[in-house]
Amino acid sequence: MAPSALVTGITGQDGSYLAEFLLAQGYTVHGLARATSTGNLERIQHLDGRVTIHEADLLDEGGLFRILHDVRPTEVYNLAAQTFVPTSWAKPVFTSEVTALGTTRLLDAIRQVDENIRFYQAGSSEMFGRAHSAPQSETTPFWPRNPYSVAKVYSHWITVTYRESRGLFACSGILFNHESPRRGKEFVTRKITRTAAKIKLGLATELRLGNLQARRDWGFAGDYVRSMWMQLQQDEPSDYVIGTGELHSVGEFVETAFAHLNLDWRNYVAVDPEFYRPAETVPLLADPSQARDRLGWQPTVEFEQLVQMMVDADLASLSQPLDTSHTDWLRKAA
Ligand code: NDP
Ligand code: GDR
Repeated sequence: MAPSALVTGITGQDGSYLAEFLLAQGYTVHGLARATSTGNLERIQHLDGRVTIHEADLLDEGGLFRILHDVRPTEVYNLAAQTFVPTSWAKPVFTSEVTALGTTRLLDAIRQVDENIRFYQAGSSEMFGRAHSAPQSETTPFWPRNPYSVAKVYSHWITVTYRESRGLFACSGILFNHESPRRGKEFVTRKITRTAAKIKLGLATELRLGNLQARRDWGFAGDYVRSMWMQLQQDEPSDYVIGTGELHSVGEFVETAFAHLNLDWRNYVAVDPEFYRPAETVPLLADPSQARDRLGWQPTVEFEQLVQMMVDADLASLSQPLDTSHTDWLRKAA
């Protein structure tokens, strides 16, 4: 029988890449999407008819149970979350409901429906927060410092708890920042590449950013979703840090993006306190050696390649009119 997967957050950046990856592996792919999910359907419109969309919300445990009961997937990937750190300050209770308790709703539904279902939880490097040391590995203590990362720490430990105390095959992959042309427009990398492309096309004149000194370990989303699948194919479940082990600053990202367009970034970039967040004193930097040694996983896209891929995609999409004609099937399916 062909393996089957249920992907929560299928309309998001990672969900769309994971759905593509699983289809290529021969999986039957089911996705969970909210009734209100209207903004992001374009990320999966090219999978027209190849994935089955079920309407549900991580806030609704009855809906999760029903879908799991009907679909009976062999694997569940929990990628859905309220994912933007500043929004987690604006909506801390909502963020906890979705990003923390949503994981418990899903795990408990799995436990009731079929304990053999394998489960992947999308953890975050934000859980390390004010880390004592760099790089961070699976044994580095967490010190979350915003409502989003506190919720992710909860989800990490509830995943470990259902594994250790309930015997589920459950993995928490601790993902460092990963980007792509499908990255949400509010995140810094996409904001940079999209605005730089707009400036190149004469559609914008300025890019307003926060902390240019902030540094991140940035990789390509396509590589990270592959690691999720690899984690669920092991003999034993475990937790894995996934990242490149390389740091770059926001300023470096800006410079690389503008240089690719033959623009001097200094003529266009302004620092705006509205977007400013203090940088970590100890940087968030991955030690992905366990993933490399046990899974054989490693990133395939270098920093400069990633920036250029995103700039090129934004330039191409801004140069052509928006086509929404393919979203009808999704709305009907949901
Ligand atoms: P996105 O923000 O692109 O996607 C989030 C997804 O969650 C969307 O499909 C969204 O649906 C869905 N969602 C939000 N709230 C709910 C809800 N209440 N019920 C059901 N679905 C909901 O995130 P990414 O793809 O970038 O990230 C995937 C996962 O990996 C997330 O859990 C994120 O926290 C984690 N992660 C990501 C990192 C990164 O760098 N990208 C790094 C570390 C962890 P809708 O279309 O309706 O909004
Ligand atoms: P992050 O991603 O908070 O790391 O969370 P984001 O791209 O928002 O910020 C990265 C760094 O860039 C700095 N920055 C700005 N950020 C934004 N959004 N806008 C700006 O104008 C700006 N200027 C500077 C930030 O201060 C920060 O240091 C992402 C999300 O995908 C989470 O869900 C995930 O868990 C973590 O990555 C790992």
